[in-house]
Amino acid sequence: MVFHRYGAAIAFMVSGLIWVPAAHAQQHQHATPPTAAAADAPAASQQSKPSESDKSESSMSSHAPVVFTLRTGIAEGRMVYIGVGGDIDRQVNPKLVVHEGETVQINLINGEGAQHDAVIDQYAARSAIVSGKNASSTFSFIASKVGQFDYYCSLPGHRQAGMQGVLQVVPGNRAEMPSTAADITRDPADLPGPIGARQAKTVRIDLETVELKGQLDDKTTYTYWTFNGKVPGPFLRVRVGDTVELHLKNAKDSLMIHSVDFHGATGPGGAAAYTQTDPGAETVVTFKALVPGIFVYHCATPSVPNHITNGMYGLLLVEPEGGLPQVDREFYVMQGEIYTVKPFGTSGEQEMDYEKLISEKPEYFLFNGSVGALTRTHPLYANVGETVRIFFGVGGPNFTSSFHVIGEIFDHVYALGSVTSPPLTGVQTVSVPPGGATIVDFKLDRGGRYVLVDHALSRLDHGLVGFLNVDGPKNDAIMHEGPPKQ
Ligand SMILES: [Cu+2]
Repeated sequence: MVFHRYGAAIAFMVSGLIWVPAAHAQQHQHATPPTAAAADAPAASQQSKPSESDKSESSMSSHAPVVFTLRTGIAEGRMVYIGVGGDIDRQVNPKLVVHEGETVQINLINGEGAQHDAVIDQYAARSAIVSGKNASSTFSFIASKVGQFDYYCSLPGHRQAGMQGVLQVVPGNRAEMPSTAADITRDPADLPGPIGARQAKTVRIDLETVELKGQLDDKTTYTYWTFNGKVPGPFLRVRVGDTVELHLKNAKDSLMIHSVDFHGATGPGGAAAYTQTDPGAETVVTFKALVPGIFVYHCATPSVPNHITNGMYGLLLVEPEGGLPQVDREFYVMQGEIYTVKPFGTSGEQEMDYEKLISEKPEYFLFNGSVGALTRTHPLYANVGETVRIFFGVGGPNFTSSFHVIGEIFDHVYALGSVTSPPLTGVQTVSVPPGGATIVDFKLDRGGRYVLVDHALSRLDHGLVGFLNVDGPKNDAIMHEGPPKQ
């Protein structure tokens, strides 16, 4: 079964913000229209755990959508649907298993060029007719009835010719899968506070490279290579003129040599020349922070993209003299890609696909290391009236991010991570290349949920999304549903 839980959740949510699929609109049982539910999902309080806040969220997120993709085709001389991706990949007329109350999204792709559709009578749910090869249609509904229901093609003769499968709706909630591996996600609120006004000095930094099995999605694990066990590595903070004494320790049980290249350092390999470190060994390098800015650091041991994709990247902030302008909250977010042999959404332990890596065909796009890192595990929280700052970097190794926060406008953008140039003002989307970073500041004027994305939005369905939940009044003067109020 495909279980694109988080990518789908937000794809659905974003689609709710922009347009409402017809089938969904018919099926939606809630008093508020999906558009309002999505935009005004109540923000959870600062203290509540994500699991509690999930319950208080609107139906849009509590019904975490389940996505299935079916391609029409011919198998053993019959017309059939063939599963695409996840656990139904390549299965003929796959059984689609969902839980009662879940939102189900079915994507239909025309695989051979004859006319087809997909229909589930009991839910009055149907796709459009897809005619040309590769034409597609998407529909969604809420699985409110328990039981087994046929999905089939309603074009004359097609059901009899083989285009029929089963949707099984099982009672009760989907059990939370116990975590079978470490949580490698970096909490975006996990960063040291400002340095501000102090004299330059020598700062010792200890990094440890650790290879460990981590949770990539709720039923999926992956062997990460990390700095200090999390992705991204720790947020490092010094001031211009500081001397950095860097100790790099490679854990005893590592299989690989690791190293570190600081984009904020000047010298051979950004220190990588002096830090190639064997398992169980430690290297030391000293460098001077000559230029203020926000800088990526990453492992630089061949094959470098392999080490980066596995999670070996982080940010170093070199504060200018006196520090950056103060804000109420700071966050730390980095984007990366993972290249697995099996498609996005497959459960179980996943292996890295070197062919996909060198041909730049990722399965996963991620904020802070895993699917759901910034939606379920560590959503960002803030209050109306506060100013927030996001230090945003791209580890990559390959894809530029078009970083955007849905529903907000950046008041300040330190373009390309430069803090020695004046920041840009009033920016919607900022382009951040691999091995690059930026700083964005904005004031929160209205409560609700804001959504962190790469505006190359197809990546939503590959795991790339985060939430910023803002507590406080939904100021109607800024936006409200309906015509102007008197
Ligand atoms: Cu490495």
